[in-house]
Amino acid sequence: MRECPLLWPRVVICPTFWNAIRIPANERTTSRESELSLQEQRVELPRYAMAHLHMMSKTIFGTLAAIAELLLLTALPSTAVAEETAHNQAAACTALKRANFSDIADAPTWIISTGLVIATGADPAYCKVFGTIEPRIGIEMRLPVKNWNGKFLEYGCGGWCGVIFSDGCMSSLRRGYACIASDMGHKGSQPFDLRWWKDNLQGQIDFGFRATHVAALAGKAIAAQYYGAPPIKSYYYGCSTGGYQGVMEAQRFPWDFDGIIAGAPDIDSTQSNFRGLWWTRSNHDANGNQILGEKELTLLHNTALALCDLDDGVKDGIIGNPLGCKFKPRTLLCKQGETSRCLSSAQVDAAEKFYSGPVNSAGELTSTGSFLVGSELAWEKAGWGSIYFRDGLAGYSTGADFKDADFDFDRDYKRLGLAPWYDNSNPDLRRLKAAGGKLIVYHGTNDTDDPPGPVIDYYETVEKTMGGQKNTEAFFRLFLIPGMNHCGGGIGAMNVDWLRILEKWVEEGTAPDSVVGTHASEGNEPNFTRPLFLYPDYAKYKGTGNVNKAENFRRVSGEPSRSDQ
Ligand SMILES: [Ca+2]
Repeated sequence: MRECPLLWPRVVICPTFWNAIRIPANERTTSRESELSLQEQRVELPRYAMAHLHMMSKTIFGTLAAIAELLLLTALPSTAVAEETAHNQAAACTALKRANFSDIADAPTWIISTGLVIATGADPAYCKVFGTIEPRIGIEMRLPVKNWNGKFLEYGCGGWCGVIFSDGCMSSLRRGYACIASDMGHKGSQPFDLRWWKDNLQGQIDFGFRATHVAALAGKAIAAQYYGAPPIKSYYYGCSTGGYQGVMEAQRFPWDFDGIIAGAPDIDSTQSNFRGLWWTRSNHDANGNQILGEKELTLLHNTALALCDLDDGVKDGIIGNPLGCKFKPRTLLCKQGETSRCLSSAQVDAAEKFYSGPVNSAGELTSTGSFLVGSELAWEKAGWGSIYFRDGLAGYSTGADFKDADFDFDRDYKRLGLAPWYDNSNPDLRRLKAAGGKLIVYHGTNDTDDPPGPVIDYYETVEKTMGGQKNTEAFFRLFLIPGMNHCGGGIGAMNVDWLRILEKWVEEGTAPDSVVGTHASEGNEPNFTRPLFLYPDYAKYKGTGNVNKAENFRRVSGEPSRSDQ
């Protein structure tokens, strides 16, 4: 497991969504350039410039190699057309630095450097572009030198961004996409560097919604300049904060993309931090002592599994339909004289708070959605603290010594509307539907970094706003992945080729009713595949055949478990 980052200043914190920056295995690249890119993301700011210079020296080397390749190709008449095209595109890469992008409406852009990167393994040669969108949004774009598929993709960020997740572009680049990623308007030593927030309204707005939009504008313009034609289709792909960006785009700028994949999105970033503080507080008593430890969480989890593991027909630790699981932690309350394999009243209260999400002392819900049954083992590290409020994310001021215990759950939640630029909870998606845009959201049921509850609540609110399930599924589809953690990992069938699924929906009109996920096991355990169905439905074993094969599962309606029934 990755170590939690050390955050500035003087604060060691373990953001539970650190895994957000993990790139799924099927999107990793082994190219030297991509490794360099990761290095660039993780270095301290002064070293960023050094890494950049290093990149430029590599780029020069790459350019020479590309020229040598072109000279070699010149001797082959059968490839004359292709080599001429490649030559032109190599020259076009260099020419991008001299091109004028300052007049892109709403997104004046300056190119800082360009250079060819040679092909490595499965990664194609590409033109790499660094630039800035006014006033301070850093972008990196990667444009395949050959075999551009005519399409554009923007890849999202993770954590609080501040670095460019351009490595996430590589899986789409291998398919011929031109791809852009941004730092969302500020620089950080790593994605959980919080120094940028305080007194930085422009930075907050860029992070909130602007950077994703203007990066799309700039990326399309750069692609058009490089290839001599605008992209024929545009897509967005991101998870965690990247998912947040995708949902925000669907609401604010539904004309930017033909299709959006939003994995494990935050719904309203201010609210996410409010909920995070609730979970932290829920599991600590007045003296700061933890209430639910590993032993109690294991008891909760095992009791939930005993009740609901078999809802999918397989005893595998995966609850297929957590929303339908009627587990109540109060059933574990210690009886008179009972001291083991039971929970104290305080422990039961804490567990109920995890499942419910924030409430005030009158018992009224003050936010939307929370953890699902089955995720208990990760609760010990769930939640995050007051630092996000102290440093200004919430949009209101606190004292410099503001602590977790200072947040008043009967009062302070009423102040959370002061930073509306973080709010992507608008369920009115009529403009997205009218524009012909398609939105896929996926979420792991065992996610405790960005729990799925708020996303489920958002989807259901969209259904109510847009005229019901059928009208919503025409352009917006939600898939829950049983047993998956945050953006990947866990025990579920989490690996899905979402981009291909979205392409088929947008370009071929084939809407995904079900998709097949693959679990890549570690050790001697077998890999398995399992179908994933549109929310609220789920997969159940037919009772015969190999349980590791998706074909032996059928679709079961999750309708009775919907929160509005
Ligand atoms: Ca199961």
